[in-house]
Amino acid sequence: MFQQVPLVEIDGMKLVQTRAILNYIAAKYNLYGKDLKERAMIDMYVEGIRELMDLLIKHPFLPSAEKDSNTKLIQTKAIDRCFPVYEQALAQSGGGYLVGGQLTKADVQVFEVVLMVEEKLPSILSSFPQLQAFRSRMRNVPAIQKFLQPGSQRKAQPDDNYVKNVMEVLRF
Ligand SMILES: N[C@@H](CCC(=O)N[C@@H](CS)C(=O)NCC(=O)O)C(=O)O
Repeated sequence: MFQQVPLVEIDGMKLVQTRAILNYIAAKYNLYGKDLKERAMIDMYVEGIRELMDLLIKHPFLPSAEKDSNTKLIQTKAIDRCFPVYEQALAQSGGGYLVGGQLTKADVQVFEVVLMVEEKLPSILSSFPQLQAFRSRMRNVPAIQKFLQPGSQRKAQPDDNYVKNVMEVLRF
């Protein structure tokens, strides 16, 4: 529609726009809350983690002189702003998931960002016990466990070749 990726072909549609894609899949597979209030909580948790995700996604494409300061920003944002929110939500949730006692797209997106931050900063969860337990629980969700296996559809960390390719294709 806008000559951009990502594009997902599903149910006879060509879906574009990341949030529209995620919302459709979440609603279709019952990962988007039981009512409007749960949906609002899910949206807040997802938008809250997005700022951190944006810093992580752009990292491989930054000039090397800017990488250290971006890593510091990721660390500060994770420790001071984002992770305490999810730590507290998990402590209060009882069921081990962020909203409504069942798996939602908020859990999936927070888990994804936790893995991405840990790839850069391995001890980032050291003062977040709830998030550590959450990370282990999420790893054991059967579909996620399968997705994390080597050889799955999960993309590897971008290497220099990948970065060069993307920059050429998207004419950065
Ligand atoms: N708002 C869109 C942004 C998508 C976007 O920026 N896609 C980039 C690649 S990451 C693209 O296709 N760029 C090519 C272009 O705009 O010509 C979304 O969230 O999906």
